[in-house]
Amino acid sequence: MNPHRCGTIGIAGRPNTGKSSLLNRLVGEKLSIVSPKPQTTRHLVTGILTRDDCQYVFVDAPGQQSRSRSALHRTLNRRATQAARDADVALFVVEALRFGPEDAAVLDKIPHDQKILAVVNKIDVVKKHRDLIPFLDRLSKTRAFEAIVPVSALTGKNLPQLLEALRVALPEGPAVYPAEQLTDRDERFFAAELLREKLFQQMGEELPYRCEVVIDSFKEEGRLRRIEATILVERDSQKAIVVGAGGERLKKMASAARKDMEKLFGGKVYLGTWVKVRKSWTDDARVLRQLGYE
Ligand SMILES: Nc1nc2c(ncn2[C@@H]2O[C@H](COP(=O)(O)OP(=O)(O)OP(=O)(O)O)[C@@H](O)[C@H]2O)c(=O)[nH]1
Ligand SMILES: [Mg+2]
Repeated sequence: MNPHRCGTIGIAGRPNTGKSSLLNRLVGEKLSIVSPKPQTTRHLVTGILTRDDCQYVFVDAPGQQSRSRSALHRTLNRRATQAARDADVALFVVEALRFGPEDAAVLDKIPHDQKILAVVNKIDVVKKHRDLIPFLDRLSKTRAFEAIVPVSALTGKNLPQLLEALRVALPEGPAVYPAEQLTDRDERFFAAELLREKLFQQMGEELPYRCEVVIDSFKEEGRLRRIEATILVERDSQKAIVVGAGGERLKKMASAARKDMEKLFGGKVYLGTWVKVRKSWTDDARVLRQLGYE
């Protein structure tokens, strides 16, 4: 019989490579928020997968980027490779056929003595699979990866192979979390994240980066969860856009977030939402500290 293994897997990569999608697909639950916009993820999110012979503790992280220079983005960049450096194994995620300077910059931040696997994601969009071979060959020359696994987080292709490659790279040892535990984050955290996801999915290009969600209260009344949330923005004009004409846009985002919460929590949710202006919060060290960005 295989020895039991257990360990942490820190995910890293440039923004938008599909790190959060991959974590969700591997764990089988939507724990980490996803959008087509870069740097959607802001917090380290743990997702736990327990199998008979292995417990995988995945940690998702923000994508590292070089464009924005706000205090918030500096913090996110610090977080970007933290999980990969601290974990038993780093999981470096790149997009199929796309390895550029931003990808190389992430790799540079992961020490050479760290055990590291590469995932080539989004192979479902590769038209000619033979194009992958020279790409994989070039990638293999950038670092001594334990393995390089081409996958699709969207279709689930090759994920069993990825789990097997990860299993053999993890240390032997007993499980550290109960088998039914999926994450180390609480419902309050997911409530804020799911609403923030709707801002990323439904608002224009720049605005989501000026928004943050704070949960003011989270109460369980019998089987109902009563949640009050505030969306922080930086200017009055942004508030008007988030709320929309007659409050329609905010209503639509809140309703989508509430449905996702009900699915994740397995029960009815009442969600009250407010929008408040907090001038330049993305560059205010004091506000960022209050919001949990050290
Ligand atoms: N076609 C395809 N799209 C994918 C796949 N995985 C993720 N995506 C899409 O890629 C976009 C980014 O996905 P995320 O999971 O948010 O990427 P991320 O790396 O976590 O991004 P940040 O948190 O911003 O760093 C979304 O639009 C996903 O739907 C895949 O395997 N195939
Ligand atoms: Mg993400």
